[in-house]
Amino acid sequence: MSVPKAELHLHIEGTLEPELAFELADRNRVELPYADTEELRKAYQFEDLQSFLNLYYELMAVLRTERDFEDLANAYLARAAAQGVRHAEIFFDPQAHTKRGLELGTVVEGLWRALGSSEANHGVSTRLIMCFLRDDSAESAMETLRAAEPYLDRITGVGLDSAEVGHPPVKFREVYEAAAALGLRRVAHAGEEGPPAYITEALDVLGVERVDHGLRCMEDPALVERLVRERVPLTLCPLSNVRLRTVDVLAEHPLPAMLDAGLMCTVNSDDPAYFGGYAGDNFDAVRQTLGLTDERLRELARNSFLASFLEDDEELRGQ
Ligand code: ES4
Ligand code: ZN
Repeated sequence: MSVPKAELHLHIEGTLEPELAFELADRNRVELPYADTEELRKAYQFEDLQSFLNLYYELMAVLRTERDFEDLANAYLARAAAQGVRHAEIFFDPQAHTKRGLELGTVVEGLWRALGSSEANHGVSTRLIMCFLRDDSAESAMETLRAAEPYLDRITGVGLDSAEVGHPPVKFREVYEAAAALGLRRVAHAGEEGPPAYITEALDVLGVERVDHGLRCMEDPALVERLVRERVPLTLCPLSNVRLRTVDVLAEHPLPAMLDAGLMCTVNSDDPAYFGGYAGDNFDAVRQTLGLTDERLRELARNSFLASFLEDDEELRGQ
């Protein structure tokens, strides 16, 4: 559906479509362990978050130069614009690239070549959010934050992603304190595969303004009550939840119950190249399968701008 919307949960590396992956592999002379795009697509059968992450990190090998990151971001922005996205807050995973020997500047400058002209070229305003890999150490996250200081004019906030269970938010307390001291906005993945207690910890220990996923809050009525009272936005990703088997089938997704409970939900695409759809596809899927009313869909679109890091005057232009 192409209702104007903001996308608040989108990993730019998760927008790498098989065709672009092979094009970049050729350009950079990187061998991929798949014969062609068809064989690669067959690998998109995931058991859980980790089985997806294995492929997600493997394919990043084709991203080598500023131009690669620019092409990746431009391809995403064009697709997003075609599905009604007017504003995108884009995650990237610096450590996934620096551990392969890339400079942080290659990643940020490359992305910026696309993001800096996105309003003019695609009609999409953007923000960049740097995520720490929670299955890497807190020291590595802190080094990454320090390395990012020269680029802070281009980075709006920090996030926390990758394998959740066993890596509670508290592990990154000091990093988030340092990020806040630098004036960065804070979000974190919590309650995707991890327990409701991780959501509480992300709010209380990391001081996050939004919770990415937050799906498992539904197991804790007191937490739901708090999230409603404090109007904490949740960036849900319905197609992702199905592909990673967090919910069995889309028809059983808790989104309608979450809206009925008064939670401030948004609908997003997460890793659209892997999970079968961009933001508009996620809207279409929940409309068709969950039978949301037009009023609910308008609420989701409105929430996406309200929960964004746009200033009030910018937000109005988006609607
Ligand atoms: C991710 Cl779906 C998801 N969850 C956690 N971390 C991620 N990184 C990229 N996609
Ligand atoms: Zn995510």
